Amino acid sequence: ASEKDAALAPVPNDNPTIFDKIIKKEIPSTVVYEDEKVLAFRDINPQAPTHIVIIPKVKDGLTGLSKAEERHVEILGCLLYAAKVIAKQEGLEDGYRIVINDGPSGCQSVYHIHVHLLGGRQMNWPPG
Ligand code: DGP
Repeated sequence: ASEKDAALAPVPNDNPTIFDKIIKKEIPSTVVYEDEKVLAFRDINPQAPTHIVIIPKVKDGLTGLSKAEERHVEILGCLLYAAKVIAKQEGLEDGYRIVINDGPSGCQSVYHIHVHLLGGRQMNWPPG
């Protein structure tokens, strides 16, 4: 199925997702960065030579950006700062793109907030 099909299939909710299994190492992933609060791993369906998914280890109701509350401000900053650190680690000196998909219209398919880091090729604008 396409990313769009995958995004239109689920009803958004706060149930555990595949990312919980990745955090618990119950399913394998290629981890590229980890700290106390953040985990980052290579996307299973890469859309660029570098495509990394950056997630909070504790979801705390943050299924997507649209559910953000004041208490999430710190973790939101941690996710973006991790993106910058990982971009450098990946050698993306010429630039990169950060994406947060939200909800069905935003093509979100996994309801555990995540930041996409894409790089290693020329991006286009507008995105699809
Ligand atoms: P989004 O469409 O923004 O909800 O992005 C979810 C991303 O997660 C999508 O690009 C594919 C990736 N993904 C889904 N399941 C897995 C998995 O089991 N392993 C890895 N590495 N990535 C996954």
